[in-house]
Amino acid sequence: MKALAAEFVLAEHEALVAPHGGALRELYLPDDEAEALKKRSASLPQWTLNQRQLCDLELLLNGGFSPLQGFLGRADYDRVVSEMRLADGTLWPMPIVLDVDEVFASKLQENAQISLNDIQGTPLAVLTVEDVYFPDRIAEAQGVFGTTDRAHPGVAELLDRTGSVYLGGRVQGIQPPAHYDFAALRQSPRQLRDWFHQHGWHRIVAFQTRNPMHRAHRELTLRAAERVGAKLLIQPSVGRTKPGDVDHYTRVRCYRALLEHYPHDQATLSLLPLAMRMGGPREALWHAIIRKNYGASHFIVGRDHAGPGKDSHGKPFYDPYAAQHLLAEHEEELGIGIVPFPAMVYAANRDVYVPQTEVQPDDEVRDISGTELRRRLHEGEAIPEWFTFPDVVKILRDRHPANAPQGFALFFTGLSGSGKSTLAQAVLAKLLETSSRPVSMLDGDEVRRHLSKGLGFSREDRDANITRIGFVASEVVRHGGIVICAPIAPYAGARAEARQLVQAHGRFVEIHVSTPLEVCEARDRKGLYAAARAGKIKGFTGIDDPYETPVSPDIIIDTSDISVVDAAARVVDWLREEELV
Ligand code: PPS
Repeated sequence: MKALAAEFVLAEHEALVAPHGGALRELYLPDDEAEALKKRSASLPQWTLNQRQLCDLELLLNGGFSPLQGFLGRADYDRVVSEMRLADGTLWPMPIVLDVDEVFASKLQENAQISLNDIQGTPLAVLTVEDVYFPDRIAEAQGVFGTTDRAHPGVAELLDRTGSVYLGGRVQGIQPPAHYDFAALRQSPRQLRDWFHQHGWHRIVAFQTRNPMHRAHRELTLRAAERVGAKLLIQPSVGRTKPGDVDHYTRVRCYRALLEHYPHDQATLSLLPLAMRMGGPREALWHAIIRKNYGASHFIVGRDHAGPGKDSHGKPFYDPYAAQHLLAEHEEELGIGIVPFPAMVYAANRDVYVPQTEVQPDDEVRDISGTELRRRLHEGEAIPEWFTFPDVVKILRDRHPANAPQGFALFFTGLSGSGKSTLAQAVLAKLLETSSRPVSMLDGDEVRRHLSKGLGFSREDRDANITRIGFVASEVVRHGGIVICAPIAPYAGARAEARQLVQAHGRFVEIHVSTPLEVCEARDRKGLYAAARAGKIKGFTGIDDPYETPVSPDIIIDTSDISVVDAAARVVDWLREEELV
């Protein structure tokens, strides 16, 4: 199998064999048919793809997800979740589904076609809906990620930010999603295979990453390539990675700089528009299949591949070598050579990088973790040359200037009358008293007068309101600012969405103002509870509309047994402890 994989790259396109014996499946229609479908798509139900769906669609359309020909229907989905296989037995570890809300799904006729659009409304593809089903998302989390712990970013997304209905069916491509950044580095599988062919590259080992690369990565990739006598394809995921990662613009500038430090004609760089799920071993298997589709003959699997970090008890979700074991088990069937590699560490006494497993007893081992690197950048401390290259450090320092304040959002949530706004005002005053950093306020009532004018209190409107707050908050945080939000935000899903938006750029601090309903109702400053009890206001939170209590907020404050001044001091003290102010 391994020898064959190398030959595929040399063959003509039509003869190119993707994994599992199938051809590379590109789902784009010929130009004239695509043009006709584009015209027709305007009259179909319109679905705006979120970022994950957009990434998935791009890889479906360009063949990166061969042999898939669309979003999974129920039979494929069930078997993928339980056995990592499509209904026909083909190895495929990750459910690729189109999740939508119930309102949208309920409007679809049998065998409906829907237009899949980007955020600008550009139609990219048409889905013929062959299956509409309600997944058991708890079972999916357990099956795919081995856990239902929301500390796992893939689980949090699945349980809190994934539509409750899945649509399965074939997809016909109209045009690829537009990318204006690093366009010259974004090859499709076909383009990459062509490039390998033109350059006489027959054996290619692919390297996946979601982090900036340093000397250790260079050593690891060069050794891996040497071990299997292959050229190197550095193919970082740039679609969506783990929340809090270095943004891909910065990373790609780092990769380009690093590439200059490889021997001539040994390595190339190409970007993968993949929305990672951080699914550890299963994800590694998926990565290998994708790289095979892109024309690689080998794939490097390092320590803790696609690891999501630690669970809510502080334990790693997966054994760091579980991915290597799983891939080794399936190597033959995958049809791509697996190159397992331990972490590389620096032996200072010998001034060399060595695999962790080859460290000698008298070696003086040095390593700098991602957290330590961020600390050094933040505090303007030296970053040694043994660790990385000066041009890479410069890019990272330009992006993360020393001592630049970190943006954060204080997100107060609680019942009407719980004291959110009063507390938010008091915290605002305390912050302004002690620091010259600007602070923005997004209070519930205030937001509804401006940003969310016209929205009501249906679930849909409340969710839209919180998403708007999350969006504005994320922009403030992105620019290193402080923002205080104080809506009721009764639904966990919308809060999770706001968290996700903000966490892409900084900290999201959730403060549950947990004042009990009886106290809020007794206060009834605006007379709204009385009106709600009298049936004059419908769908009032706490009376005839739910408030979903936050599961693990950063701070809980019940204003029925603490003064506003003390409560504000608690929040500010917490921020100091976390070194946010
Ligand atoms: S939400 O659910 O987060 O979008 O609500 P929010 O934007 O914070 O708006 C809450 C304020 O609107 C008033 N109001 C209602 N609240 C809850 N339920 C219903 N049906 C309702 N209708 C009007 C109420 O004054 C809330 O203000 P606060 O400051 O929370 O008391």
